Amino acid sequence: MITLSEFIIDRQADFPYASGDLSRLLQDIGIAAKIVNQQVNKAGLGDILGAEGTTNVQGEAQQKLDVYADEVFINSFLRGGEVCGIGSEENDEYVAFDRPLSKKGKYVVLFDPLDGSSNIDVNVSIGTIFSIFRRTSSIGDTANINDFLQKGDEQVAAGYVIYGSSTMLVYTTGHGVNGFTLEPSIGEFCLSHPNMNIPEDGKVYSINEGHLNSTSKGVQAYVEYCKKADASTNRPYSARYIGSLVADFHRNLIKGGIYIYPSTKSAPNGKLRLLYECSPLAYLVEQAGGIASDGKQRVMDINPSELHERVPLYIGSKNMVEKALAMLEEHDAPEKEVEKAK
Ligand code: AHM
Ligand code: MG
Repeated sequence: MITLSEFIIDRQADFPYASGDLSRLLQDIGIAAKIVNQQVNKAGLGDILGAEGTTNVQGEAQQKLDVYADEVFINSFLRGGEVCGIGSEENDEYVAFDRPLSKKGKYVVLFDPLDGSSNIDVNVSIGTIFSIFRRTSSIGDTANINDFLQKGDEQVAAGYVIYGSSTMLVYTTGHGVNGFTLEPSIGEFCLSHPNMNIPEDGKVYSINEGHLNSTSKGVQAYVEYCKKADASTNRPYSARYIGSLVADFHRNLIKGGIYIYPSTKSAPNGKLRLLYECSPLAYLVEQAGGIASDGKQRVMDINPSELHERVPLYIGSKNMVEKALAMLEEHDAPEKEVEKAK
């Protein structure tokens, strides 16, 4: 059995000049995940469950566990000293750490402490998503906004923790994707899914079809395509939508599938955040052989202009995402031309 810590130390050899800071940071994430997991596991029991009565920058109700997870990860990054600042879905602004040790930290972390948190009360899988960048400011300075507004291609590591029927941590440092399952009796994440690859084709499409009428013709056409029987392409596909991005992504990563959060009339950029959700999952899916696009370009190519920026997301199995993008091109492009001509 290989534990997460052993694996991380082993893999440090992939980076010949590594000082060990990234390894320590990844281990800090593993420890924070175990602490959050303990609370998630007993979410139905204590008064930790329920709304905090506050809202985050997006105006969404925060759950107590969101706030708790946010604090656990921030404290772990603060203590570790490898990180000079963080951006979190639950904080309006980025946080630049002012401890002298932290100012010397080489990395920034962007994270969604508890994604899918509206599912906590009903015992559905939720997750933590993280994205790690090397800072662009000088070591020793206070972190600034440019450290955080980096495109996905600049990530040095990304991953997620899924608090599901078992708890797993899945991450990449650009050398493939590996998954670790928490073995509760010893309290260690153990390598259970080495070198994960997403099947090129799948049988599952994941989209909130309740919004379909307010999506583009291309999205509507693709969903129709998914439902149409055709034995040669394994259709109709099955619809699976948990409403917890990490859980939907994790299933599709293992079994093959496509997850779509498109632009809608009321949310032209979709719902998901580029820096906390789309970019890290794009890094993972590409490392596993899949594709992530906002419908027009590779998610990893998008230069963020603000911390809480949202983008549409088409992510998953290579052939499925390519087909969806081709249908967007076919059905939506003429409309754009008409718009331009007006
Ligand atoms: P959150 O970060 O506030 O939890 O929102 C993100 C979640 C994703 O996990 C999920 O895929 C999506 O929102 C579901 O949204 P919707 O209810 O609009 O389908
Ligand atoms: Mg989220």
